[in-house]
Amino acid sequence: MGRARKSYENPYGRRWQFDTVRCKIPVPMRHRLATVFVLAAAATAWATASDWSRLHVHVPDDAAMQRLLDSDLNIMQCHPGCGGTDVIAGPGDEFKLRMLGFDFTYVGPMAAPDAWAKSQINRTAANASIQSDEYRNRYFTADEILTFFENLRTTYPVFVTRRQIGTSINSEPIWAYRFGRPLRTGGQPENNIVFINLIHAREWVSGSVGMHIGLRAAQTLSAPQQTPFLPNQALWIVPITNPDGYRFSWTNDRYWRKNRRRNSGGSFGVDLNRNFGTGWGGGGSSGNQSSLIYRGTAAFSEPESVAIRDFAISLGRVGAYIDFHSFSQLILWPWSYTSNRAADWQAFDAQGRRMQTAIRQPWGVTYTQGQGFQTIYQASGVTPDWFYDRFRASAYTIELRDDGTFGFELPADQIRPTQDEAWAGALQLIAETPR
Ligand code: 0X9
Ligand code: ZN
Repeated sequence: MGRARKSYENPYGRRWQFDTVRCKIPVPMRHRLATVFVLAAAATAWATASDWSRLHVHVPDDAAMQRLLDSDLNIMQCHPGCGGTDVIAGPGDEFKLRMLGFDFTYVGPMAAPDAWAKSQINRTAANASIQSDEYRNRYFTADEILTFFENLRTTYPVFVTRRQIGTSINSEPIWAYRFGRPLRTGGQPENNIVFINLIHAREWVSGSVGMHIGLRAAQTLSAPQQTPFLPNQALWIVPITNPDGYRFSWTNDRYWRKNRRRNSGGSFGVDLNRNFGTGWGGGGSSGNQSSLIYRGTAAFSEPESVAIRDFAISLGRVGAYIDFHSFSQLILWPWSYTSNRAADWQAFDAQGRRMQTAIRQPWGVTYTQGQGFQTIYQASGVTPDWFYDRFRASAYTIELRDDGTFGFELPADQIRPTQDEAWAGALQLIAETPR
């Protein structure tokens, strides 16, 4: 996976050889397996919160990256060119990395995945006010986010409406909120702009950004001289695309990414951002159910992806689309599943640069922009590829802050600047979307 697509003769150097493709355990290590396994099991038994760490794993080439992605290790990011990625490692994971033949270095300690839940157990939705800045200064639970959006709807009933677009695996409603002038009967069909948030559970600042864009959209609509929206334009925000996963990231595992599908093999979760139909099943996705990028049994096998697909189709026209993720500060456009250039790649490149300039305005931070495949890595079955494929929408993934220093656990004092950047990018895109 990555930009360098040259062949690599032997990623393991001369030290280790594989005798079959089927068995990925280096031969000289196998005789030590039993001993190491006993030691690792003992270590796991004695696991405490301090057993969690961030490791930097050396990834020499595409094949090695795919092998890492096919494992059940918890990968933070993958950047081609720098030759490695960070991994959230719990008890036993260093052992797994060694078994897979990876070299790694220790970056620093990480909190145990359930530590956050224990400290937040008493949170309620009571304070999700749209009058206060609280949503800019701390992360909101699922109930708080939904209360915030309901407060928007009741405060701005003319401009904010909602629709249930589906139901998650664990039977939670998935909502889409519409921000726009009331629909005129018999008028020209709307050109819709769709933003989705929290498709990946652990990327919490994506939820903060959804709330901010929703509030700003409602405020500007009620002060028409300020609004970026043209008549016949509507913005749809899905505040929590993956509600089961997001709740789970609060209650059980801060590093949870996927939905909460119980897979046939007993593991949990499908990566919803590998489950869309365009390029489904290709490189940068995995058939291993335990993998972080498990694609599911078929394209649109998951109710959460079906909800987004069918909702978008029901709109008829979608001119622009953003899927908000974190982290890495990137503006990515199609294609991600193939290195081929999209027919509109020059328009994407020009618009991506304008969004980059807009995003830089509030805080001076430059988000890198480019085609997904080349700019970070190949990923098949991602949402913007499908929105572009289906609607020819100006479709983007925006990876929010930070640069990887804190990653998913972005400190709360960076929520506000991240929201400002996202709103600036959104305004640029809205202004360029035809009616
Ligand atoms: O891998 C993903 O799904 C996204 N990154 S994240 O770290 N938030 O998981 C990026 C998908 C966008 N496209 C490409 N990777 N090409
Ligand atoms: Zn993501």
